[in-house]
Amino acid sequence: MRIGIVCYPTFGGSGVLATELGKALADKGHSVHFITYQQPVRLNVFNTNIYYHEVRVPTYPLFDYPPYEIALASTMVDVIMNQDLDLLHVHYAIPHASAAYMAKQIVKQKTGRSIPVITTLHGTDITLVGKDKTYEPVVTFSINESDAITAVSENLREETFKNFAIVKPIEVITNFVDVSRFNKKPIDAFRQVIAPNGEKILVHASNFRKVKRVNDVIKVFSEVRKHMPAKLLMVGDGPERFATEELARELGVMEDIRFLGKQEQIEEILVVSDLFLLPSEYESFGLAALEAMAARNIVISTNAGGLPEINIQGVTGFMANVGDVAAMSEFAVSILGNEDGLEKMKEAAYNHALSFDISNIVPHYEAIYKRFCRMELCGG
Ligand code: GMT
Repeated sequence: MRIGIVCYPTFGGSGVLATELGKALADKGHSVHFITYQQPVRLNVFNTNIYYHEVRVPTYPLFDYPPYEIALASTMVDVIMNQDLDLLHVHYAIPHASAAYMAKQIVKQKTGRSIPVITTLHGTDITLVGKDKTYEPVVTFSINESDAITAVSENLREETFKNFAIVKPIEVITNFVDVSRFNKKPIDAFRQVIAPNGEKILVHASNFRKVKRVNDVIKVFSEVRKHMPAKLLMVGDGPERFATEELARELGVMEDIRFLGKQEQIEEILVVSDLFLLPSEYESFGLAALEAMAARNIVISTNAGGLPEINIQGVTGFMANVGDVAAMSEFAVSILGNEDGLEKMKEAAYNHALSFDISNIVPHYEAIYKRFCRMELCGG
């Protein structure tokens, strides 16, 4: 099939998921057309089935806010018509679902054809930004106008029905991970540089927004450091980074922390690490934690949102209430000091990640696509 994928190209989980999905679909022989304002960060392969269409947003002195949604919808129209797309799959509702609606109407008027739109809901498009009064009517409308709606966890599905008047079914297709990419031998020299004396390595990766509660990562690490030598890797960047570095200095743990900034080869970092920290206020799913599990990290997270759907208490890691730094620290200290228990839990985390392997999940998206396959192409 010829599939258009619309997503945010940055380091956020929805863009990562959409790009990995597109790559997997291309490997399976589909033609995949990415439509974004920048090359997606994980689109780092050459595949003759993958195309990238950049959305250009011309500026004009009158525009304090250049109209991205219009530029996106116009690019969608161009790609749908000139590449003869079979369907559009948009990731993150704002503004992708409403731009897709607009593009669909234009294509319909021009050609009489109704292009199917699949909307995948990812997280704050529903739980934070989307439900804000300034966006809600358009978000509700455009989700309802989608031909199929998916959510990345049961929790997000429930949140969507709770916050919006959605009149169509929402299918849960969980996020996935390409386990083979994360199941690799650590580079010993790398671990040696980070933890020269065999210290345990804790890691956090996010876009450092408030919802991630990055300060709690530092607080937990500071408690761990009171009990044992350890190192912390902070991967990513965002609005909270400065304050977080400040806190690390205040707590006197900066020497044991490396702020690595945005990193493309996250698997190289995760495979040398032992424990992934995700103390978020909310996660619809927590894709970063799943990737860490595939690299044999145990996870200490909050029990917010969809996190209990991937982190199994006492098996793959541990969960605590949002802000309960004491509980998270206690568990980290206890498991890091128990070599056998840690190894068993790492193996359990890896085994659990296997159930979310890309090979199990991508067919669910393909099944949805097939429902909309054109008669002349699928003969059905
Ligand atoms: O809303 C966000 O935080 C951004 C969003 C994204 O685009 O990266 O993240 C969400 O989608 C990810 C992929 O489905 C999920 O793994 C994250 O849990 C989710 N973030 C939140 O719900 C805060």
